[in-house]
Amino acid sequence: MTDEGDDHPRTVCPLCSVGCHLRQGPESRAKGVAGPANPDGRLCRKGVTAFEIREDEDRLERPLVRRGGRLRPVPWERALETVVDRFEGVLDARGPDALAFLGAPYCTNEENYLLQKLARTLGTNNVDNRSRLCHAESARALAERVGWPATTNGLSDLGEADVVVVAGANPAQRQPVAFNSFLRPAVADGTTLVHVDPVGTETTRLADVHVAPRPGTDALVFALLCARVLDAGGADRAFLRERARDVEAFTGRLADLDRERAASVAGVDPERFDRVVDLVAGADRVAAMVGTGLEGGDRGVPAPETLLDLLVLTGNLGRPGAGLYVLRGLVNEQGATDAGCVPDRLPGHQSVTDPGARDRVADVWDTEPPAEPGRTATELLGSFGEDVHGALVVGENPAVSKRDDDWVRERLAALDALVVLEVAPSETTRHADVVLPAAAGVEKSGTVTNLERRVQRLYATAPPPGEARPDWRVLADIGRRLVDGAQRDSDSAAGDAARVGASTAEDAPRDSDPTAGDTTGEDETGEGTADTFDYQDVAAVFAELAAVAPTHAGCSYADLDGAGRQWPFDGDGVLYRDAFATPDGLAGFSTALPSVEPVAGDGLHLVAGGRTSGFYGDLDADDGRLRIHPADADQRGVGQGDLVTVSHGETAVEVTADRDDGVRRGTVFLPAAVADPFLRRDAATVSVEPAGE
Ligand SMILES: Nc1nc2c(c(=O)[nH]1)N[C@H]1C(S)=C(S)[C@@H](COP(=O)(O)OP(=O)(O)OC[C@H]3O[C@@H](n4cnc5c(=O)[nH]c(N)nc54)[C@H](O)[C@@H]3O)O[C@H]1N2
Ligand SMILES: Nc1nc2c(c(=O)[nH]1)N[C@H]1C(S)=C(S)[C@@H](COP(=O)(O)OP(=O)(O)OC[C@H]3O[C@@H](n4cnc5c(=O)[nH]c(N)nc54)[C@H](O)[C@@H]3O)O[C@H]1N2
Ligand code: SF4
Ligand SMILES: [Mo]
Repeated sequence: MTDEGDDHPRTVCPLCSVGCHLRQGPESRAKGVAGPANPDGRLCRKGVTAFEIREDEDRLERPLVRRGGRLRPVPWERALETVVDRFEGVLDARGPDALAFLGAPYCTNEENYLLQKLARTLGTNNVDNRSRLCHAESARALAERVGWPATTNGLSDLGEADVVVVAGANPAQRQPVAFNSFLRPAVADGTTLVHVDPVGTETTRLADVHVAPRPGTDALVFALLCARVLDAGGADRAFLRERARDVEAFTGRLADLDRERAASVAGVDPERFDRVVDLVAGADRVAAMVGTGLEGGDRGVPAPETLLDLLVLTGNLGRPGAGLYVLRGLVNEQGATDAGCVPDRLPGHQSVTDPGARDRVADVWDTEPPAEPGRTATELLGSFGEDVHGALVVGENPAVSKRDDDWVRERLAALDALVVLEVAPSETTRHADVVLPAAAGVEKSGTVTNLERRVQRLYATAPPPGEARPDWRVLADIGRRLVDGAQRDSDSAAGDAARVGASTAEDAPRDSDPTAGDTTGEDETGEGTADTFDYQDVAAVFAELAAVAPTHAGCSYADLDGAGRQWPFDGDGVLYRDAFATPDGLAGFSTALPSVEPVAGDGLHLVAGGRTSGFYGDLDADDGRLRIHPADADQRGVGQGDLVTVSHGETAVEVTADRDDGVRRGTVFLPAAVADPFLRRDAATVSVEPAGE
């Protein structure tokens, strides 16, 4: 059975990081199939549209190359030759660090693995994926303090928690099936839900306690909670003795925290806060879930740091019903990073600066990755046309970003070579020199990793349209030409000629390629065989990932059939049962107290949320209304449903206002898409007045 052809009835929803199982039902509607993340077989409103991509008239079906200023269809062979010519031009003139590789949270682990392997075997660590930025601080805090930048537990553990704290996230809308399958039943069964968010949302409706701090003050909220829980005798002394380091220094700092001032700066309701202190101090098991709302903050210490402090202080790590859940967004946001699509980490989160890790990788690749960390996606974008001249963009859309649109367009236009692998035309493909048509999630095989580290298999449910191909095949094709080809040229030319011919034959399915047998690139003689991108199928790519990434050791592609498995594969889904994955096996604390300076700025604090992806048309698209507390509205003469002007300096938008006492006083909420003009200018506050005044 070929990789693209396996006609499996079931696959994994490609639309978000929950990873529900589904299959195609009548009239292109997806039908849920019971899986580990959706045990009742339910799907959300978005998930039922998973197959609609198949009917998108805009799908890219043929490779396109820009000639005479226009993108024109060409055969695959020509397109791939153009990619090689262009990238070789950049490599020869300016070296590998003049190339950038941006991927691919919508793509599989294997595709992300191949993308970073391509970058690194060409000699650069300039590889990144933007999705890791959604939860950068949470992931960093986890990696530095306990070991892995990933959710510590499994979704099914939530039922064992006495208290779940959801902060800066709205899983009821953003990860709806995880919310409804695990959190809702847990709460029905007695788990207490605390929601920390300046704005009440659908998630708040299920909550027992809603703490609505001033936006950006969460670091202080959780530091205060640590201090108060410690005062209340809620620290887990045995855990602290055996599993944490620098405990005294931490508790000493907490003793210095001015509790009253912290509470007043964070603006938390004293009674509700007391209740949370009692709940956490009295609970045996506390779990926390974090989203993008915790990423900002200006207290000098990132909020996820002090939330993690709370879990360490109370011994809530390393057992079921506890831990920190990172509520990831895109389908393979976790996996893109696990697979090494980041500038400073090799597959399995090994540092590029660790010589041992580079050696292990070199054993498999026949090439040692560079030792200097590369640049982040944001830095790379800023260097386009300066010292970065070529980019390969896979399944993301940097033209839509937190930066000013015109600025990004200019940066893209400044490249000598922009190659984009895409399923549909986008703002980014419009600037491309070469566009390569890709298979969408439901059309390909491979693995993706959900928000609880569960690696699951995608099954191709239908062939891609026209000449589109799965990204992994395209990336392997580029690697064979650009990396193996160069190595072959520098090795002996003669014996390899036949192989080059076979492996570049246009459209030859990899599985019928008679030369594509031995695939891992390992060579008994230890010399380069120049076939490091020659894979028989996607399973062979997974096998290589598992050989290179310690997180994925000991698992075969076949093992992942059915429910998949959470990495590390020798565990039971709960990380750090006996020790933390730190050099001394202990968990650390944050190293400073967050600032208790009053929140700066006049006007109403702006909170944005609910960004909807342009991809797979989002049914949750907001109608763009402003939410404002009735008291703030009264002060400004704003009635329910009135048209208002929201402004900051020169920037202004007109929207309809909803009076809503779920929003804390002094704060207003705008959907992210409407708030963008303010966010781009880093405007933390806005003025609101009736329109036309
Ligand atoms: N202004 C602003 N912008 C933001 C954010 C923000 O806060 N402010 N937040 C952001 C967040 S949370 C995220 S996660 C990012 C997401 O940013 P991106 O990852 O850039 O997401 P999209 O804009 O949805 O673009 C994804 C592209 O991948 C393509 N694609 C989908 N599946 C496949 C596939 O299998 N193969 C290939 N080759 N292509 C595929 C789609 O057609 C689409 O064009 O956006 C960020 N954008
Ligand atoms: N339907 C649908 N679902 C999606 C996506 C989609 O496009 N459509 N995208 C996915 C992606 S890529 C991502 S990254 C996730 C994002 O998922 P979430 O992180 O849950 O995103 P938001 O809905 O924006 O929720 C952020 C919450 O943080 C709150 N918040 C803002 N500022 C602060 C603050 O200072 N402190 C606190 N405590 N809270 C604050 C906001 O009020 C909001 O309720 O969603 C994923 N799910
Ligand atoms: S929750 Fe996420 S994975 Fe599940 S059906 Fe909805 S979009 Fe798909
Ligand atoms: Mo995201």
